[in-house]
Amino acid sequence: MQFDQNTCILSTMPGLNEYYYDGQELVVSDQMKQDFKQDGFIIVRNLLSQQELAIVEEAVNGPESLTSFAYGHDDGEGRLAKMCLWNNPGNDTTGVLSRTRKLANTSKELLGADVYHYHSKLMMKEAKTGGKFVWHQDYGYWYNFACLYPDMLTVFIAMDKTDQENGCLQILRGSHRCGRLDHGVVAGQNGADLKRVAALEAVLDTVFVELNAGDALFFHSNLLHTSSANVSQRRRWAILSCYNTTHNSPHEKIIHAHYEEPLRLLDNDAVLKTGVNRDLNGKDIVVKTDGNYVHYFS
Ligand SMILES: O=C(O)CCC(=O)C(=O)O
Repeated sequence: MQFDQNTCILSTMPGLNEYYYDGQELVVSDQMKQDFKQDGFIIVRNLLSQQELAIVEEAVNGPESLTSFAYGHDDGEGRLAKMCLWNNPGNDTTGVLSRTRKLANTSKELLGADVYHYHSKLMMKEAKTGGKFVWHQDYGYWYNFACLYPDMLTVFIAMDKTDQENGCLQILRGSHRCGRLDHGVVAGQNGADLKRVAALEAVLDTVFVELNAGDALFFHSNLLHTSSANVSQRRRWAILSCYNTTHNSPHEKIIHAHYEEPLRLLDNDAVLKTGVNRDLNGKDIVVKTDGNYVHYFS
């Protein structure tokens, strides 16, 4: 174990770019920035405490809560990953979470520029039925959503223990440095060119991102990632918050949020202080039905 004196964060396994959040200010060290630049990801263990997770869980469930806006993402093999997606943070617990410094300021530091909330989603891979995602880059999609630069990232926060059995993320270390790959239809999904992915798999490490509930993966929008179906008896839920740099607001209105005003950052204990809030006003929840996007609570 290595103690990083600048950050009060323990770096336990350098190969996993793994840091430990101590519950105070999350100071992004030069080493964390270097890991992100070199490998396209860092893992921050314990980003959310069990108490915070319990609040988030209660907030997203229940009548007329976020989960009532879930829709299915068909994996082409008879399984579904269910998800709910919203463009704006809003005032509910998930919005508070995405405005905490530990998510938003860390994203800003890793990208090296001011950020705004591009969208978030709750990804619900249920036990036995949760679908897979083919290899892709998020910027493979976001390029088509009119973002000019890949200066964007995602914070994947595990709400459950996620491992190889229940379909954890797999990433190709350093693949973000290849730039954007061509994407097209792969097994019924929008995926990266499989020939190019195979060539990259031959030369780059595949990392299975196994996380405990509350751990988070920060990853670059060009990092190749995939996940298998959930064949276990355990659900695999995660919140994915995506941040875009303010200089990279989409040049056309397509689906996700544009930059309008600086993100109002909140203290790292804001979820604990706010508690359960299910106010969906202003969130711009997006539901995909029959290939069309429908917006609620704009
Ligand atoms: O949650 C997962 O397993 C993958 C999600 C993902 O890759 C995405 O939403 O882009």
